[in-house]
Amino acid sequence: MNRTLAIIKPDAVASGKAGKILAHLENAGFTVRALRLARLTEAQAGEFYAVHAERPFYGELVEFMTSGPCMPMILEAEGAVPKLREVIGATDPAEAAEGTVRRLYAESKGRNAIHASDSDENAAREAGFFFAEADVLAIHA
Ligand code: RTP
Ligand code: MG
Repeated sequence: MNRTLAIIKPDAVASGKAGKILAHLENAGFTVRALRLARLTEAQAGEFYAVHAERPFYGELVEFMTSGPCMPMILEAEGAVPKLREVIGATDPAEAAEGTVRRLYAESKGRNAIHASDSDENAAREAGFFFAEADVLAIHA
């Protein structure tokens, strides 16, 4: 089993879509291992998306991610990282495949409902950003 980090972004939490998105992720086969509500500071959002610091949309992205509560979570599934990227769809909802989370729930390329880690290495880094090891539910058979 593998883990990835998702964030239901402030646009989706504010418009009351968090529950529907969570149900979509569970229906797609993910198990929730950790979940919380967070309100990111400018410093936290800037650090989380530091890889984009030189991009023209960085200021707007940090402003958006700090605009209200978001919902970070650790999701588990076989091949969790590529599987979640497929389930959420392309960055721009207009280009996202039919039935993906972004196609269904995102407002725009910037305000696009959900984040998903893009590698196992980043999934581990991003999980550590929001959760302590003790907060992650581990079920041992
Ligand atoms: P994410 O990291 O949030 O999962 O999104 P992603 O991999 O699909 O896209 P990425 O290129 O990493 O961009 C991060 C987030 O920045 C915002 N963005 N806005 N206005 C724009 O042209 C633009 N491009 C990117 C989006 O919120 C995107 O998810
Ligand atoms: Mg990304």
